[in-house]
Order: sequence, then C-alpha cells, then structure tokens
Amino acid sequence: MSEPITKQSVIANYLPTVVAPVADHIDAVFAPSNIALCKYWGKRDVELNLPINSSLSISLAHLGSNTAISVSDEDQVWLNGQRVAADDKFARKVIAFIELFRGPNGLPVKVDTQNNIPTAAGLASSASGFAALMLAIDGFYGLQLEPALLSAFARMGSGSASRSLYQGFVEWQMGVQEDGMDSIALPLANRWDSLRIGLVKVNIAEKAVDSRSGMNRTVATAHLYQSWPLQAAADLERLHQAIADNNFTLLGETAEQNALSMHATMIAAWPPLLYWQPDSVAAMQTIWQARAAGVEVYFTMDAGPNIKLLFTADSEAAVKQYFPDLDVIAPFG
Ligand code: 2P0
Repeated sequence: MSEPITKQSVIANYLPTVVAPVADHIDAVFAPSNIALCKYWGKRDVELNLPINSSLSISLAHLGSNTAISVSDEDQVWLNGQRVAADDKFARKVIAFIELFRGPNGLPVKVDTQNNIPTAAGLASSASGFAALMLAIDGFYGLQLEPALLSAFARMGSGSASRSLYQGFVEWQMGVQEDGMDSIALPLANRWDSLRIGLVKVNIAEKAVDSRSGMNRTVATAHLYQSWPLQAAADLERLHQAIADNNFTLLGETAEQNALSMHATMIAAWPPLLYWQPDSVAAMQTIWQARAAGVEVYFTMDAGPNIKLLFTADSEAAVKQYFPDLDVIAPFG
C-alpha cells in the first residue's frame, strides 16, 4: 500500500524540506477576506482541505488581514496587537503551518497578524489570515512561488484561503488530482463596479462550532448533503452566467438559494447545526419584505449568525431604509 498523502509530502515535491529566512523580518503583507456566492461546504480530503465542490467568491477589497513575520528567540503569535498563548488553537495552527515550510526545527519566528474584520464571526478571517500568512512566508523565506502554488499551499492552511489571494470574483476549482495540486483558485477577469456588500452584524462573538467541524459533521451525518454537490455545480454555472451578463437578479437569487441550501444541509446534520439566531431570521424577513416592496436586495450567510446583503449602488439608499446601521463594502473599490 502506498503512503497516505500529507501536506508535508505534497509541499516536499516543490520545495526543500527546510528553508531559511532571507531577511530578519518582512513588512506586513495584506490579503482580503472573501464571501462566497457559491459556498465551499464539505471535503473530499480532510488532510489537504480538498473540497467536494467548486466555489465562487468575491473578495472584500481593503477588509482582511495584514501579516508580518520576523526572526525571534522563540515562536510567538500575535493577533491584533496581543500575544496569543502558545497552546491556543489559533497559535498552534499558525506555527504548524509555518513548520510545513521551515521544518520542525527551523529558526523561531514571531508572526504578527492584524485583522480589520471581526475574528471568527463568520466573516472569513481564517481565509484572509492564511492567505496573508502564505504571502508572508513566501516573502520571509524568499520562496517566490507562482500564484497556483501560493493558492494550493494557502488552501492547506484553510480551504477558503485559496480564494483570498485575489481581489474581485474568484473561483476555487475543486480539482481531481489526489495530491490536490489542481485544487486552486483563479481570479475572474470580470469587474462589477456597482456591486455592494452590506454587513448585518447579528453577533460577532466567537462561534461554538467552527466551520471545519461543522462541514465534517454535515458530510458524515446529513443525508440531505447528497444533493449539495449537484446544487453547487448548477449554482456555479448560473453565477458565471450572471456575471457575464451583468444580471444582478440572477446573481442575487443564486447566491441566496445557495446559502440557504448549505444551511439546510447543516440543519439536517446530527447533532443539528443551526448558526442562525433570532436576529438572523429577523434580518431575512426584512430582506424579503424589502424585495416584495421592489428593492433588489439578496443575502448570503456563512457558518455564523451574520447576514451579508448583496445589492447594487443604485439601491443603497433604499436598502439603508431597512438596515440603517449597515456597513457597506464596494468590492471593486
Ligand atoms: C465558504 N465557509 O465557502 C464556506 C461557507 C464557511 C461557510 O469556507 O476547514 O475556514 O479551514 O478548510 O475555509 C469556511 O471554511 O474551512 C468556509 P477549512 P474554512 O466561504
């Protein structure tokens, strides 16, 4: 029997097992957060974060993570100006990821990440975090990796990080290879300058079940999950059509149905997974009321209670009548 494929064994095909820094430190590098219009939900390979379906996202311009790395006398991880305990899950994940490149006995480092989005609130900070970390590793160790490798390696840190290497619309192609090296994200050339994303913050506290455990539980226990890959494939086609035609109705309807279908699979898991809170449902009802009144606004939702609105610039004033405190992002600047 052949050896199981690991992150280390895949990376070793492209890089020496131990790499050394090319500088004492590198300045912070930025990667944007992203919100999927067709979601990544379920893995065909848990070790490599290989997805069961392709996904399509939109990056959040200036919202994301800035990560710097420097030489240090011991490994240390900082998040938003505070040192994180070495045995904390986040710190362990970050250092384990660095070890994939520098080896277990490489020179200790300080990793300093500043997120300008709420951490672990369903606003995809792990996506921007691992994408920025991958870019910082690339600079600090002088790897000069091409974009496809940066995306594939960032994906091993967190699946959705594969998409956060680019701005704008990004498709993460699921790939078919066993080592996952064709499971990479690519940017779409299309822009959509009038597109807006509104953040309805229901609760920015850390969630009880992270998306990694949530998706594994769904795949393992929800019979409803069987229909998800078919739905995702059809939605991806519709989104490509919507983007090519500048058809906002098709984009919004597809994204909203995709998100609710993903949540349906979670609700059908056991133990059930319901990330919604009463205020999430209240926001959905408000969105449907607004639509019934002729305002073209749709929503998407990730593994958390917060709602992300989709609309175009010409509807912004009307949408704000329903959501006065809305944070609005223009993903194309
Ligand atoms: C997405 N999510 O496409 C979906 C929708 C959450 C719901 O990608 O285990 O943190 O690190 O690969 O990337 C969040 O999953 O999971 C996510 P791992 P990740 O945005």
